Amino acid sequence: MCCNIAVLLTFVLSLISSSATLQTCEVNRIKAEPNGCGSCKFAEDSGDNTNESIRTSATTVERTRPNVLFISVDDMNDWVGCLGSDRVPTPNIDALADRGLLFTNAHAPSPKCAPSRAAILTGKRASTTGLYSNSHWWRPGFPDMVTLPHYFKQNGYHVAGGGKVHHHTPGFNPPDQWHEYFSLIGDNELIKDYLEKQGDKRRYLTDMPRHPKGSLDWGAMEVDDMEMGDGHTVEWAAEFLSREHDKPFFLAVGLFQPHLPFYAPKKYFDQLPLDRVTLPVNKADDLDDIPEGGRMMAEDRRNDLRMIEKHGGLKHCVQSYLCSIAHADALIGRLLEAFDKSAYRDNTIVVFWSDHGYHFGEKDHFAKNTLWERSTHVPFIFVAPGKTRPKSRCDQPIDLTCLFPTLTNLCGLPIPEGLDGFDVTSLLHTPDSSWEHPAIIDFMKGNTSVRTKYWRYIQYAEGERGEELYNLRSDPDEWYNIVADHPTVVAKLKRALPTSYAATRPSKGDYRFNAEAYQWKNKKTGKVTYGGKR
Ligand SMILES: [Ca+2]
Ligand SMILES: [Ca+2]
Repeated sequence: MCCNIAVLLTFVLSLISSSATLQTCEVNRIKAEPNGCGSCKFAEDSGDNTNESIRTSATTVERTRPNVLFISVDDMNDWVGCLGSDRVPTPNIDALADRGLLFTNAHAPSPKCAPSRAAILTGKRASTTGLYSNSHWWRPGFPDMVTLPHYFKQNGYHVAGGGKVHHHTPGFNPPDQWHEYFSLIGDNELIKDYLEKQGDKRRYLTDMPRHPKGSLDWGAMEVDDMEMGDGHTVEWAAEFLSREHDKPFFLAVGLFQPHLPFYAPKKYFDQLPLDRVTLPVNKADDLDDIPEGGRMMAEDRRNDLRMIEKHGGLKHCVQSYLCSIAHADALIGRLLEAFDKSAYRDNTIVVFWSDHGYHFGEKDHFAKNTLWERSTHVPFIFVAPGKTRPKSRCDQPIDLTCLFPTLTNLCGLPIPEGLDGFDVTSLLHTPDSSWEHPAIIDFMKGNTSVRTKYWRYIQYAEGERGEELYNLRSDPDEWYNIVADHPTVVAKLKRALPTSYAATRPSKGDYRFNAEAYQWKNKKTGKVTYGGKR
């Protein structure tokens, strides 16, 4: 386990005042008791459940349990209005934030799709599982692992998903996670047809000399919001919400926007012309005080950044990303419209999150895969009827491994043993209550970022490739590495680091994946892992 309880409690006690107390719900999480927070409306509804009694058939699960609407976006950084950005209007995300609690200091557990989503959906950090990158499937190494949707499925909920919830490439989304699933529809075919219809022989919208992974492309299409892949996902989700359900549901709606390729309907480009787009600052000497480990991460996709800059496309690239955010925002509006018309509006917990942030030249870096604020800071909204208050804000540091324990607690299900994430139920109703845990962000083995309210400490290769410390209050862009100046702060923050790092899991190449049977065969041992049936 990456951060054992004893180490965390030591960290806690070293940072808090003597009068501060542990949150009731955290203590209950540690004990893995059902109905952890005695004041939780939903927990009270659930009665005195034991693990055995909760694991019941669909017909006996109380219909009073709340539903969960679990909305995610892909690669959306903090350029949303409710987090103070004026780059592009996001009225629907902002309105959702106004319905409940906006976490202003929320972070991805890892700055890349697969490891972030694996940590969120398993509730265990990469340093615990060894799932550090996109290159390993989570299931073959953990055939008995019960993910968040699977856990709700085992506990009497009707569990449905659509779009991108687990990582989207084949082998990441075993059928047994869901009762029903609406598969992600990519936009590559749409763009191909769009160009063909115009008699355009190009495969891409930009004239870049290379399009790595077939996805480094961007631009406007004259299509309606709902014609793109995410539109179909939202249409499916709206239909789901219009149905009558005889038991509580867990509905995951995973939008692919604003992930590369940055395609979006043309109307958003008309609303955000290029002359209104500004590039983020890439401070000239910013990398001079960054150690080897940080410089290595910053170099990732440097060639792509140079290519984009050379061909004059960075501003257009940023514009297209912002338009993709606007498109995602509009789709979230459509989804919430359907939700508001549904019978479930008043008894459904709504969460909204992004799997990590994004750089557009800051620290001379493009895309994700770093342990700095640009890659880790994400929008995260929690609306829990009877728990969160409208227009509330919480600036305590949290990471998204909190979703598993918090949602299970709020729904009156026992919080499973062995999760790394912390239950944030106490912050939902009292956002300014004391909170002693930092956000923890792992990327590749041995590299971890610890984010508190004002500080960020980073360790690379367990210290062998350097350290960084930033004071976010005086240096929000993280330009000045002051690790040598604050040994006491560094010593405290280091206590939150993983006590050990799990070995990196075998790569995809070590298995043969059969998509039809949904099984992985280990090439060396012959062991077969089944992804099950829906
Ligand atoms: Ca992502
Ligand atoms: Ca610097």
